[in-house]
Parts: sequence; C-alpha cells; structure tokens
Amino acid sequence: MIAFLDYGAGNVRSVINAIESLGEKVKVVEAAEDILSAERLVFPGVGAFGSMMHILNEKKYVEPLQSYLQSGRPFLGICLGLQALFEGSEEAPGVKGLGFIPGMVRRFDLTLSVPHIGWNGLNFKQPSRVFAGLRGDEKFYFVHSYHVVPMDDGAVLTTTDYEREFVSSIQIGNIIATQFHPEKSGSAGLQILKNFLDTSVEQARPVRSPESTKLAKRIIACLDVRATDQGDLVVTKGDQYDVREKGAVRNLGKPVELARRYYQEGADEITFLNITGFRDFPLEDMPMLEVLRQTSENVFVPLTIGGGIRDYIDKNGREYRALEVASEYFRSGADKVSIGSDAVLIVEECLKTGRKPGRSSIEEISRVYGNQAVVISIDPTRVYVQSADAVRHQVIETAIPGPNGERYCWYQCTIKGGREGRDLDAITLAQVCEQLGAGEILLNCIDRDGTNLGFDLELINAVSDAVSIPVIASSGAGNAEHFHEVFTETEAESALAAGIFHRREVPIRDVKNYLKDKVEVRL
Ligand code: 1PR
Repeated sequence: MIAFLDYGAGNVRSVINAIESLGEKVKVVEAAEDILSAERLVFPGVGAFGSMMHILNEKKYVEPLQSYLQSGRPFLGICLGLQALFEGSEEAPGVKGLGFIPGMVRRFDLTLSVPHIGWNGLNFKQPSRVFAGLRGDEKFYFVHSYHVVPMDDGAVLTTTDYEREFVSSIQIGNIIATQFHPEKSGSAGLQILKNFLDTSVEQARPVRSPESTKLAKRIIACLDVRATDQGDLVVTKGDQYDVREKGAVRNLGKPVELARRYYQEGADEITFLNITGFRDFPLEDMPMLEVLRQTSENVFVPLTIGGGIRDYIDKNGREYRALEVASEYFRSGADKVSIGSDAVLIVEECLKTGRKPGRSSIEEISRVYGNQAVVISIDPTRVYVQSADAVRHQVIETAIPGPNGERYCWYQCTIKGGREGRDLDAITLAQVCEQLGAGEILLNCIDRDGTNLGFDLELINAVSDAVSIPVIASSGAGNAEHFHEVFTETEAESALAAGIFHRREVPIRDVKNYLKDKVEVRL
C-alpha cells in the first residue's frame, strides 16, 4: 500500500491513476499518524509554495513529514513535493519549507518563456534504481516557474538545460524527488514510477544521455466537444467555427476514445474544449467531467479542459465561483484549465477601471493552482484597416492584403464561440491576461480554423512578441510542413491541430517524423 499525501494540489488524480495503472493501491493520508506509519510515501504538488506550506502546517503534517524523511523510508516528491524539501522559496518569502535539504527554491530569471512548460531531457548525475530500463534520451514533462538550488551537489540526481542548467531531481538514500511529472510523462514517466515503487530494482545510469537537453516543441491534439441535437457528446470540428454539416453537428467520434488514440500516436498534450460551455453550467455538465475522469485513467500526458469556466448563478440562485469549477476539473484529472469568453470580459473590465479585479477567475485559479494551470483561449478574427492608426487597437502591418488591398489589420476578440465580436484586440487581451496570472496562451484563429491553409504566422508573432508566457499556435494546420513553418518562423512553443487528426489526414506520428531532424520533438 502506498501512502499518498494529498494537500489539495491539482494533479493528485493523475498521480493516483498512474500508480494504480501499475497495479498498486493507494491510501490517501488523512492524519499525521498515516505519515508516521507509512512504508512508502508519495507527495505530489502543483501550485504555489506558500499555500502548500500553509496547508501542511494547518494539517500538522510538517513534523511527521520531517521525521518520516529522517527515517529514510522510500519517499517520492513530485514538483512542489521536491521544492517542499528545501528551506524556503522566493515564491513565498519568509515561509519555511521542510528544510530536509539545505538550499532554496529560486524563480527562473531567463530570456526564454517562464513557466518552463513542456518535454525536456535529463542529464544523469548519479546512478539510481528509478532509471532502470531507461535509454537516456527520453523526455519528461515539466511545468514550473521555480527551481531548486541545493547548497551542495551531493543530492543532485539529474539536471536539465533550459537556457541554463538547473536541478531537475534529487536523491538521498530512499528519498527521491523530481521537478518533472512522471505521471504525465507517458511510458517513460510510468517506468520511473514503477521503479520507485519496486525497491528491489537494480541501480542504473542510462548511457544515451544527450550532451545538453532541449525543450521539445509540443504537438497538441484538440478535441472540440459538444452534444449533438440528439444529446450525444461527440468530438466535432468547425470550419471557421461552424460545426454544422447539412444542418447537423459534425460527429467525428467519441472524446475518450479519440483522446486515447492520440495518446498512443504520441500527442504531447490533449485539450478538450467544451465549445458550448458558454451556454452550459459546467458543474451540471457531468458528461465533460466524466470524459476527463475516464481519459485520465489511461492517458498519461497533460490534459487541458476549457469551456464555460466562469462565475455563475444556477437556476436555484446558488452562486458558483469559477475557482470551484476549476477545482472540480482538476480533481477529475485536468492539469490545466482554459478560459475563453470570461477572459475577454475580465480584460474589458480591467481596461475600463484601470485596475486588476482581484477576484477574477484568472487571478483566483492562478493564485491557488499556479500560473501554469491557467490557459487563455483566444478566438480572434482579422479586421482589415486602411492605416496603422485607423483604430485604437494594436494594429499590425500584414503581408496578406485585405479585400481592398489593405496593408493593415487588427485581430478582434470574440466570445461565445466566435458568435460575438468585442471591442478588444487579441494582443491586448494576451498582455493583460499575463499580468493577471495566466501561464499560457492558446491562440486560435477563426479565419484559419478548419481551412488547412496553415497557421496565421503574423498573428502568432504579434502575440508572442507581446508576452513572455508560452504561446500555443492553433487553427489551420493542413500538413506536417505547416508545423515546421510555425516552429521556424514564430516563437510558438507548441502547435495544436484538430481536423487533420480527426480526419486521419496526417497522423501525429507523421508530423513528428517529418519534424524530427528539423526541430526538437519528443519521439
Ligand atoms: O468561451 O470559455 O466558454 O470556451 C469555449 C471554448 O471553446 C474556447 O476555447 C473556444 O476556442 C472553443 N470554441 C467555441 N466554439 C468553437 C467552435 O469551433 N464553434 N472551438 C470553439 C475552437 C478552435 C480550436 C481548433 C483549432 C484547430 N476551436 O480549438 O481546434 O482551430 O482546428 P484545425 O486544426 O482543424 O484548424 P469559453
């Protein structure tokens, strides 16, 4: 039996699913006694250092944890579960960590995007049983803005390169902790978990460790989900957001099955967008929660869910906070949530008042679950104008002239699935959402959606230049070359597609094989 420390972090379900998929049973810690009597302990965490230590102190888990660590029994810390072992963190000045390892947690200070999100490799610094069966060139999933800095290197198990080398895991006897997420790192991650769970496994030090590790470009499969007129929940796909064919909702398959197929085909992440979420009440929308629960039981790459995340009042007048909706999605297996229409309304309010709202969905969810857990999904459409100062929005000069030869355009934000244009541009939306705590931008494009004409590179460059958080390119992919184009002509860290995958025109594996000697990808 594995003792499992759940202090309310986002990724708990994913770790339990991964451990149970390896045939082990998990007992969630309910009292300090459960820690002291544990034979093996797993401590996962995502979110913020300060709120984690606050909850551990509140639950009186700090001392039992410190004596468990001193006992030398098997311990696996994941992400914040690693950072908690240190004396403190720049993320929460003055808040004490468990202090098991001398050293601090520092924020990345880089020119590259922060958070560090995606698949990166490991430099192996000492042999360990958790490496048994690994080749050495595998990549693992990271999502963090802070990294540990131990006083002495004796505890360093692996490092990883992201502009600079940082410590990505530690080992002291049976105490092992990783900055990356084994539960979200596909079969390589499951191998590490399996090795940790089996204390009889031989030590190993993989040979094919690369000279320096590289962050891979991510290929994301997107499943736009809605109910058909008969009420069946299906994956659909629009052409410029119109999902109807001969009046009926296009039905491209079952969400859980398609997600599983894309996982097996090598998708780096999977995104579910409940495209009628603006109409539905998410917590009454049990089917989407069930899709997430079932998917997370056997898909071990990051899952993002979007659609309808906002504050709302149900028909009985009961008020729900967006944070409650997000928490339910995290408890059901999501790693990130995506906010669409609500983000536009929040930013409009911000610009009108000149102040941060403080209790907006973006601020509240990023405060509790961390910036990296909040994605902003933007649904813009091009509006051509005669000159750069024709409108008060951020305008770009375009190489794709308008219907009357216009050389300038701006990108108008829409809400409710492209149904309602707003007096706001996509660049400004992205900038203000970053200031409010968002960790990533999902940059769709209504004009390119379902066209197979390729990504709107000008839009992607305009938004990437304006923010320091990662940008996901989306809409218009028609072939593998379009992915090469977006990864070589823009700063996009990842690219998302839907239609070509659903219609089996270009399998994910073919996209990766095409890219493999051109840009860094996870094979
Ligand atoms: O506004 O918070 O309720 O969220 C609703 C979410 O649903 C938003 O993320 C919005 O982007 C999405 N959405 C709403 N209506 C549609 C629609 O298609 N009618 N789909 C929709 C968005 C865009 C991409 C698509 C790419 C790639 N789809 O997700 O997958 O364009 O497509 P392609 O590769 O086939 O070109 P809220």
